[in-house]
Amino acid sequence: MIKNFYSKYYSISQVPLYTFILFLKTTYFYYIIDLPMTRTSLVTTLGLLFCLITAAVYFPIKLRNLYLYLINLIYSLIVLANVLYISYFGSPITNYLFLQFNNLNGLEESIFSVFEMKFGIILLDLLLIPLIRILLKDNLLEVKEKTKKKSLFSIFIGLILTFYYPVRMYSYNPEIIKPKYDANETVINFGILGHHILDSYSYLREKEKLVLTDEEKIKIHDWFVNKQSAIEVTSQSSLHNNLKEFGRDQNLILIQVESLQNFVINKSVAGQEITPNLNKMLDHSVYFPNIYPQTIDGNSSDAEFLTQTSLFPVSKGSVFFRYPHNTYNSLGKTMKEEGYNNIAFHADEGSFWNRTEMYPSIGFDEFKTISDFKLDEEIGMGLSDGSMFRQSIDMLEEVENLFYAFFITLTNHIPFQLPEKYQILKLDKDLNESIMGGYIQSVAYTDKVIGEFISDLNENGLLQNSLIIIYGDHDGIRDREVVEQYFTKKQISDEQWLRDYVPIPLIIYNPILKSAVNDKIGGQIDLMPTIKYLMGINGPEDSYTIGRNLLVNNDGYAILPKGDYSKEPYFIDERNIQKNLSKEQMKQLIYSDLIIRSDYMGALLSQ
Ligand code: GP9
Ligand code: MN
Repeated sequence: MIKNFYSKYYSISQVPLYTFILFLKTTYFYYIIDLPMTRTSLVTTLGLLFCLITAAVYFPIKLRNLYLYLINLIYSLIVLANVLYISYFGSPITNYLFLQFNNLNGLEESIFSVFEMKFGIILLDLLLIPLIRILLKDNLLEVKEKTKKKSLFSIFIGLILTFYYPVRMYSYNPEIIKPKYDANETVINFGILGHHILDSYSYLREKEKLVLTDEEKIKIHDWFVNKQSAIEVTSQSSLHNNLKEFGRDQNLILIQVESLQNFVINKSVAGQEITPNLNKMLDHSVYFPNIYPQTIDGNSSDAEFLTQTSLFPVSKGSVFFRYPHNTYNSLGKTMKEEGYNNIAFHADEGSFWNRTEMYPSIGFDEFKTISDFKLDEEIGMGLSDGSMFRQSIDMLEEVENLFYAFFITLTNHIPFQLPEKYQILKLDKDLNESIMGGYIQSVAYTDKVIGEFISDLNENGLLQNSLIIIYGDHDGIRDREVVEQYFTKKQISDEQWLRDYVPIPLIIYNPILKSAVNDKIGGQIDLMPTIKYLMGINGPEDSYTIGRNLLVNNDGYAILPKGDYSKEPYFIDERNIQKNLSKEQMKQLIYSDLIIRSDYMGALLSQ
C-alpha cells in the first residue's frame, strides 16, 4: 500500500517536494552564515530553482529522477562550499578562487577546522532519497501531455519570480549588479545563485585588460595631485622629530606576523604575559596600537600588497594571482634604487599566493621559500617560524651592502594547533583546548621566536644597524563570542570590538629608540609612506600611493574595505565609525582598483 501511495503521489509531488527541500537548504544557508535572508534573495533563488525543478516534467521517466537529483546535488554542493568558504574567509566563493588552486596546498587542516557536523545536514537528503527509492522500488508515472503544457505556465511564473526583484532593483540603481567590495551584499540581494551568476559575468568582463578613458585617467591623476599637496601641508610638522630619517644608512627588517592582533599585546592570561618579548621591545619602540588590517580576498598576500605598494588590493580575488606582472611603485623598488639588497623570507611554498611570480614585480629579486631552508622543524603549514628566523641569520650576514629583509611568518595560522612541546603558557584545560587558547599559545610561540631572532641579530652585530618594524597581517580570532567567552569574560559591544579587537599592532623598534605610544588610527596602507620617511627616502616619487605618513601631524583614520575581520566596509576615526563609505572615501578603493586593473603605472612608462 505504501508503495502504491508512493508511486502515485511521489511522481506528481516531485516539483513541490524538491522546491521545499531546496527552500529549507536556502533558509539553513542564511542561518549558518549569519546573513539576513531578504525577500528579494529568497524569491529570486526559489524562482530560479522552481524553473529548473519544473523542467523535470519534460524528461523521460528514467532520467527524471537523475535530473532532479543532480539539481539537488549541485545546489547542495554550492551551498556547502560557500558555507565553508564564508566560515573561513568571511565572503562567498568567486571565480577568482579557481586561479588560486596552488593555495590549497597545506591548507587542508585550516579549512577542515571550520567544518562543523551541522553543515552535513545540507547533504543528508542526498543519501536518504536514493535509499527510499531503492526500498520502495519506485515506479514513477508518465507525466500527461496536459500537465506538460500546464508546466510551461509554471515555468513562466518561475521566471517572473526570478527576475522580478533584480529588474526592479536594477531600475532604481544600476550599480547594484556591479562587483562589490563586499560580495556578501550580492548574496543578501540576489541569493547565492544570483551571486555566482553576477560574479561569472563580471569575471568574464574583467578578464580583458582594462583600458581607461582619458577622463578616468585625468580623474585619477588629479586625485593624487590633490592628495600630494595636502601631504605637503601636513608633513611640515613631525610627531616624532627624532624619527625623520632615523633609518638612513641602516638595514630595514620588516616582519609581517601571521594573524597577529593587537589585543594580545601587553596582556596576561593566568598571570603570564602572552607576548613578553614584544612587550619588552616596546621599551625601545614607537608603538601604534590602532592600526587596521585592510585586506580583502587575498588575506596575507593582500597585507603584503598594502604595505609594499600603499594601494588597496583589488576588490575581488588576489592581486598576487590576478596581476603579478604589472608595474608597481613599491617600497622594495625604492629601496633597491637607494642601493639596498632586498630579500623576502617566507617558509611556505613559493607558489602559495603566487608570491614567486609577484615578488620580483614589487622589488624582491631574491625570495627565500621553504625549498631554500633545511626542513629541520615543521609546524602546521610549513617550516616553523623559529627555524626560518634562525636560518635567515646566516643569509643576512652574507649580504654585502645594506639590506631590506621582509619576513612573512607562518606558524601562527588558523587552526592554531601548536604541538604540545611548543606550548609555553600554562593555561587551564578548558581554555587550552579552545581556539582562543590555541591562538594565545601560538602567538606566545611566535613572540618567543621573534625574541630569539632579536637576540641573534644582536649577537651577530646586525641589530644596532637595523630598523625593525613589526605588524600583523589580519585577524586570527574572528569570532567575537570566542573572545567574550574565554578572554574578556564579558560582552564586547560593537564599537569596542571595532576599536579594541580588530586592530593589529605596528611596532617600530631599534635598541636606541625611546619608548612612545602613538594612538593615531591608521591602516596597513600607511606603512610604505611611514617607512620611507623613517628611512629618509620620502620624496616626490610617492606618486600613486594612497597611504599617509603616520609620523607627521595629520588626522588619523582608516578605510576598511571588507575582509574576514569585517562583514562590511567602514571608515573609522577617533570620533566616528561610519558604515557605508562616502563617495570621496570610496574613491580610494575605486581608484586603487582601476590603477591595478589597467596597469596604470605600466601604461605611464610605455607612453
Ligand atoms: C601562506 C600564508 C598564509 O603562505 O601566508 O596565508 P593566509 O591563509 O593567512 O592568507
Ligand atoms: Mn595570513
